[in-house]
Amino acid sequence: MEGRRASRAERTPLFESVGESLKREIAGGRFASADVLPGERELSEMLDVSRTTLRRAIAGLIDEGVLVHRHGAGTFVRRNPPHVEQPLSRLTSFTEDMRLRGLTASSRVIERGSFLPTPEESMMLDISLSETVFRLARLRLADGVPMAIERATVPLRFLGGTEPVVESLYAALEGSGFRPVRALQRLRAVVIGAAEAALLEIAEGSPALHIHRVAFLGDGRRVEFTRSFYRSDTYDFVAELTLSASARARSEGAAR
Ligand code: 16G
Repeated sequence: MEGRRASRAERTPLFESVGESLKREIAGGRFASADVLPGERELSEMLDVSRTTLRRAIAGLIDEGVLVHRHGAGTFVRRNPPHVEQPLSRLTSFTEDMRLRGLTASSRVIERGSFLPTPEESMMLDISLSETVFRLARLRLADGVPMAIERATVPLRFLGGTEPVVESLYAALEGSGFRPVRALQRLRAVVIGAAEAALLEIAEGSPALHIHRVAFLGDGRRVEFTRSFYRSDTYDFVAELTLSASARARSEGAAR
């Protein structure tokens, strides 16, 4: 039976029509309650196909972004991400940004701990190579949907010298009296690599935004250096542009 089905799948792309039926089931809300797909055995019986065909169909839907595989947890129906408009002129934290939009922020920690800085970190934070920094790499989620990967580095002294247990990095910095008041940010369009794509649950090669942020205290000291990858399908970064004072005076003069 398995062999006969596999050879039929070679002649005609059976796995594609299985993929289409799965998509119809998903669109009809069949797996909506848990979002997680049933096991291979149950699904192959339900669709009356071999497990080999089912696996190819599922792999195709993962490539298309309809399904997402989470290691050790199973295969899930990909939920539509919330769409966020982010002004480029306000220095807010991810937690605050999401709360303002009625979304719940959460994080999955990728790496955290105290280290000696890399040459890049020491240069960007303007500190010596022997000063301890706290490094926190997180997957940031809004209502459970991955939005961004952020790798933040902060000199440990600005966190009171001890590694904080943080939900919000800016809240921790505020607590120790070192919340940044100004930041410089550079945005660049990139094509996302395999490791980041898997975390963000988007297809490898999708466009994303790579953001470098250096944040400063009121006295000019550098408190944070963060490199992030933001999904470009969920974020619109919006900037307000104003005319310089001299150009405004010229144009007002010409109008008189
Ligand atoms: C924002 C910042 C990031 C900062 C984080 C703190 C950008 C591109 N990045 O996501 O630099 O570390 O907020 O958020 O805006 P938290 O206080 O929720 O940890």
